[in-house]
Amino acid sequence: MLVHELSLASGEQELQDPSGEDLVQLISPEGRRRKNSDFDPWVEDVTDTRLASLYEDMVVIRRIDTEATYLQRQGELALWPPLLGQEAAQVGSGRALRNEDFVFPSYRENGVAYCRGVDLGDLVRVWRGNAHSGWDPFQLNMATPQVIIGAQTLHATGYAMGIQQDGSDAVALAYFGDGATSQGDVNEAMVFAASFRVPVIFFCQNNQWAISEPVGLQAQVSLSSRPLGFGIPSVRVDGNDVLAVLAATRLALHRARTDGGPTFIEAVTYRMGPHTTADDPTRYRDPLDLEMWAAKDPIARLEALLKEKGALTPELESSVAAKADGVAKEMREACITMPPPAALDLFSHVYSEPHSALETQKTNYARYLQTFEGDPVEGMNP
Ligand SMILES: Cc1ncc(C[n+]2csc(CCOP(=O)(O)OP(=O)(O)O)c2C)c(N)n1
Ligand SMILES: [Mg+2]
Repeated sequence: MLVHELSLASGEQELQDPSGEDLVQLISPEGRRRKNSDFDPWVEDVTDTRLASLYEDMVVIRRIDTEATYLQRQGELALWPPLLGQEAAQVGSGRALRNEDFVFPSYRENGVAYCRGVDLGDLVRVWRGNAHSGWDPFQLNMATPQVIIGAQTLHATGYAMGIQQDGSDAVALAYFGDGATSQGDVNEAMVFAASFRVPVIFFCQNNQWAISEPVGLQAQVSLSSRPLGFGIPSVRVDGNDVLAVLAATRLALHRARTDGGPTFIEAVTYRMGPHTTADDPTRYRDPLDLEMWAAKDPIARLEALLKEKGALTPELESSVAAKADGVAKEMREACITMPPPAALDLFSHVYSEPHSALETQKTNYARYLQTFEGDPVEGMNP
């Protein structure tokens, strides 16, 4: 038991053994509720109605993901990073947050973005190449997608240092992948977070792959044991179990809000689709692996639990299906009717304040565009 040197704030929860048996699981892959005296208290308020709403979120998010993948295949999006298989990790954590908490995502957290209330058109805007980024981070307390692997962990830690200075009880939560844990940025963020004991959560979705590189190649120990070297306790949770993820995130949020400092959550899951729509996983992935993980599908297991509880009524099924259809339709409409940006918008939102070098570039570019007079390039009017 490598990872028992640190104890969580309440003193009740043991840290997790990275060997495998330690995985926190409240719903088995067959959909049975498993008792866990450490983590059950964190979800004791979750009624069947609340479970049904988590189920709805997951179904809707899968539908958003599928529809966006179709949009990319139809040439309406340049790229899309699917989250298929990671719905429980994103809904369980996303729904644990308060509005005043701040999310720093990678590019794959479109499910979390839905939970934060991102407009459906804004969700695909950046992937359509329509703007530098999709939304105003301060309206939703969620930064826009970060493609530089791991960089957002530094932003989250810095933001959490600000929260600490303000004396507020908000929390910053950084999402990143298994591959990101090898990046300098993530390790530097953990050093700062531990040293200053800031209210930040490092939420690692271990989806087993960093593009075509399997997690076992770059991590010789469990990912949840890495933060211990920095003095940050960790929880290793079944990332395909929405209830377990909700419990672990609530625990970490509580620690952060009560001056317990940072927590690292490893949500063990699987990326069932390609890395992005530009990737072909059949070139490096064993189809048997996919089969094994399909049997642990996060939505199917919650469906099985709801069924066993008699809570999966025909009314629920049809209302969830109607909601998913409506959301997909709205997103598609917003995507394909999005007006092209004005060419000079390229210079907006690059710097927070205007400056002369940028103004000069903008003027020169406007002049260049004028040379197309009489032969306007669509969407390129200054
Ligand atoms: C600093 C940096 N290095 C390399 C890349 C190229 N790259 C894009 S995604 C990716 C893999 C990331 O894997 P992981 O952190 O597990 O996240 P996942 O894509 O699985 O969600 C890499 C190496 C990048 N975007 N940024
Ligand atoms: Mg990964």
